[in-house]
Amino acid sequence: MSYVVERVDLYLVRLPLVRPFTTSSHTKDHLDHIIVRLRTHDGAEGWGECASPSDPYYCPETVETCWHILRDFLAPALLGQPWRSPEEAAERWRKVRGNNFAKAGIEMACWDLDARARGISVARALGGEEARSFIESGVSLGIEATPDALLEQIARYVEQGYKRIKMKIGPGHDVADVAAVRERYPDLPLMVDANSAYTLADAPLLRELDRFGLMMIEQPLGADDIIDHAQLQRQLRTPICLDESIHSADDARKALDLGACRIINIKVSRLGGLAEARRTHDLCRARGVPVWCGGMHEFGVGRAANVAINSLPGFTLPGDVSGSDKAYREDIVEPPIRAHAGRLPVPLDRPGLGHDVVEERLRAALVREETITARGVLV
Ligand code: OSB
Ligand code: MG
Repeated sequence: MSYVVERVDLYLVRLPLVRPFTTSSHTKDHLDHIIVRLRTHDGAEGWGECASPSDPYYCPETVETCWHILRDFLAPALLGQPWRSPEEAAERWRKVRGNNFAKAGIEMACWDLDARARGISVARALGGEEARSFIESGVSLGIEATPDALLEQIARYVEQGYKRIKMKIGPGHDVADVAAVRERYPDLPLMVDANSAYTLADAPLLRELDRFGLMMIEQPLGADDIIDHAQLQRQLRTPICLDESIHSADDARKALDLGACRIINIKVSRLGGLAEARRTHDLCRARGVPVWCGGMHEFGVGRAANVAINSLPGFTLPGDVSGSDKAYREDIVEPPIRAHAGRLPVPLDRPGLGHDVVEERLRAALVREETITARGVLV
């Protein structure tokens, strides 16, 4: 099948978080994500989500840089040109460097459009017969003011049956906080995420974490580093998992070759889309390297894409793809994305992403919108 996109709608949508989320760098209480809608001349439609943070503290992109890149480069590159697969669509913006969050938003919409038109799910389009019917789910918990507040959050999600807990750490909220959690939960599958808060000089402190039997420590050092991580990994028993440092399957190959990590966090938006996420998965699977699916507190569209990629067989560890009620009171899709005893069902038999945008909810949460056509920008 061949598609010609004739209209790209960008919607800036704001949802409040059910609980403020603090990482080693900052706190947020709501998120603004860009929902991307593609339409072809013959009525085919596809939806994507650009899950960029509004501030440049996790990566250099922001909502506004994504809006700019989508409106001025990615949408114009796609509009009016026929494509037959999401990979071919992505060829149109190959010369755009970086800006992976922006690319992921529009690429995801191409996967949704193509899968809907073929009457299959994105999970099947990605994984064929190997796509699994459920994923194992964990939660990512922010830094809390006190260990008791963190323990209360952990209790809530352990009770719900989530399969592992990830806690954010940073200077002043590390060894003692982990010790408090381990004391209460000696056998809980537990990991920590530092979001680049440390340097090699902190190796002795990070080595103290070895005694807690953590599944892994995520991104302890620089967001742009794989050299120091290799040095650190040699000094730690706990496996290092890289998040911020990995922007492509090729980055993953180099990090693994250097010994900078033993586990990779596959995040669709950081990798610039589902195709690169799958390539990274395939590389790791071929090497026997475990991967799990990370997230950016996605709304329902991006979360459904996470569920789809997470259905691939190489995702052997529970990831951060939790039910959307963990982050939002009401999401913008139906059916809602919900966990049952720590598992999320994969909508293998529903076309496209399998969770459809409810337009009234999108409108109710809308901050602004813009339409781009082959003839230019309509406001
Ligand atoms: O480092 O994985 C991260 C959220 C925003 C920015 C970075 C990260 C995160 C999360 C949340 O950990 C994962 C989720 O629940 O989507
Ligand atoms: Mg992380």
